[in-house]
Amino acid sequence: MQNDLSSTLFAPDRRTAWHMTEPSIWSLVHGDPLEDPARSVMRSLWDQPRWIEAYHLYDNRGSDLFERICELPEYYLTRTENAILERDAARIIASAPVDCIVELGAGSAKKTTHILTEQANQREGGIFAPIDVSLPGLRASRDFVRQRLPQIDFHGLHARYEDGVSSIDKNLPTLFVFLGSTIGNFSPPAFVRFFNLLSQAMGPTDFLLLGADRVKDVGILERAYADSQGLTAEFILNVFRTINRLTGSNFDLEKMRYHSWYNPEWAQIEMFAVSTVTQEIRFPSFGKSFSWNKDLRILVEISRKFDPERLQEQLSFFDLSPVRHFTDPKKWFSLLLFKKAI
Ligand code: AVJ
Repeated sequence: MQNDLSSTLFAPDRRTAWHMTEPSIWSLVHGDPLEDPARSVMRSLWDQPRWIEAYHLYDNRGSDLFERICELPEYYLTRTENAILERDAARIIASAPVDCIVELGAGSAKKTTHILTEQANQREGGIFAPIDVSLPGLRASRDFVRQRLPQIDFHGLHARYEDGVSSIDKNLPTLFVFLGSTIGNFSPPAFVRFFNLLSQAMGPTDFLLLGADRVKDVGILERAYADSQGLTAEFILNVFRTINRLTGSNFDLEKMRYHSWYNPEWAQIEMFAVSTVTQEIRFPSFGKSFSWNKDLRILVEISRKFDPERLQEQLSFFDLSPVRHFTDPKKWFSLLLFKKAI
């Protein structure tokens, strides 16, 4: 049965922490994989400035909106990364001799198709284990792989990255794939914590493929996050529907507006909700409230932009050594391949 394969995917001491909740999809035996989302919201909303963890953006509606953002002419990231993957997947796989591909935050794993197809061609299969907090995304990915790449053994991990990554067997040669410049959502301290954990979870035969959006002309960057159709605004403000659902709060999307700008010192797009009136925000299930004053901002998301050489140097301090660098003709986006340096 599947158990034989999963015992090679999971580290021996982590195997019993997981159980299969539906065909080919695993969850942690203990604890909600989202670790009480309502409390996560409250913790960051009581911070200064008030902010929100990025994963709350991806409820069903948010995931749909993000898929539509990826189709926008202004939003070059997905298209550019996809073109690099399409062109270079064979070289990426040839440079990373592995038996397993673990994708972080895969969603429906559409972009990974090129990588998986090459893995199937060059190595006749192996394991594909996407880690995602979205169950619909994992199911879509599973059904796609079963249909189109039956040589590949699919194991979806319904979990946060941290929990998934640290359960993979270090002796199994693995390519960790983290695409879409999702790394750009991490604050500097979260970035350091994440790479510490990832590097420690990696064994000496492991690789990392990292997609990173690059610093470029400010106008191009700002337009990608302030599209003319207002889809990005909808996506960002939609998080307050999720928060209302999670906490019983009374955020009113009619009493806020979206604002974004590129902060050059921090090399990041900052996406805010701005209150258009002074209003009382109540959280009945916590017995708490705060006054959200007119023109005050809540930081909903950041999207950091990178200099690829600088990023390679930074990751060398996490024992990740650069193997190859793939980019597009305009040098707007980079795919960086690293190897764990013991
Ligand atoms: C999925 C984090 C890569 O930062 O570009 C797109 C999310 N937010 N438009 C990004 C996003 C607004 C996106 N990432």
